Amino acid sequence: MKLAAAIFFTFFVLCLTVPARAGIVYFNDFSSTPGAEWSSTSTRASNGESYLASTSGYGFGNGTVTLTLTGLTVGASATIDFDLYVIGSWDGNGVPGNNPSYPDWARPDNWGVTVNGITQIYTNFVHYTYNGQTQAYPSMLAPLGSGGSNPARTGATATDHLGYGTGYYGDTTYHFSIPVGNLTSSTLTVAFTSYQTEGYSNEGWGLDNVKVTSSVPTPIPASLLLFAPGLLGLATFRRRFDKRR
Ligand SMILES: [Ca+2]
Ligand SMILES: [Ca+2]
Repeated sequence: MKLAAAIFFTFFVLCLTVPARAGIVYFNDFSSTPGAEWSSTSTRASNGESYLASTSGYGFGNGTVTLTLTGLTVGASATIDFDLYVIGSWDGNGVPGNNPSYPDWARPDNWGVTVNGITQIYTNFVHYTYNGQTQAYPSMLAPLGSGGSNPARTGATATDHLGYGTGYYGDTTYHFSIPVGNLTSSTLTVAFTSYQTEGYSNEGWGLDNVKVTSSVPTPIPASLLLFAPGLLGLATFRRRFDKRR
């Protein structure tokens, strides 16, 4: 019985010490219409790529699109990945000087993400540089005018992927991976908001390849459970063998 006890103790400790495994709890490439987890389920296709966006103009305009996931494991850590498509005549930090009397088109076009109400991204992007406009990104958290002055498309993972043209218009893909720490709620609410100053007929945006991963604690991994009958059999055999001696 001592051997059996030792084997089960070892098995128990193994179960406790195997690290939590990361798993994909949500993924969407918008190759089909998404479900009610999205506040807007409008998709469109450009240049063979399907993505979440308004079907008008250059996609979504000023406003918020929300992803809500429920049933997540409280205490698990989560990470959100997605591609942002910036399309059309975005003005980044706006025309240098940020004079509030500037017309709409000359003022900053900011864009941000909150997760369960906490700001994770607040930045801007530029395509239209005719008046010296720059962009805050790759600064992730850029209070107005303090996010740095970077050239157009800095940090892009793809350029003109969607076929909207080039230069002052065109499109840029930015990939984000946001670790949001340990979940304090089983509901995850991700709000994507554009604060752009012109309509979607001038500048717009879309989302693609949205993925949420979570480290869900798994106290008894399936792979170890498979070994359990074998360990029990080994213990039984050893006990019989010992008795015969
Ligand atoms: Ca897609
Ligand atoms: Ca603008």
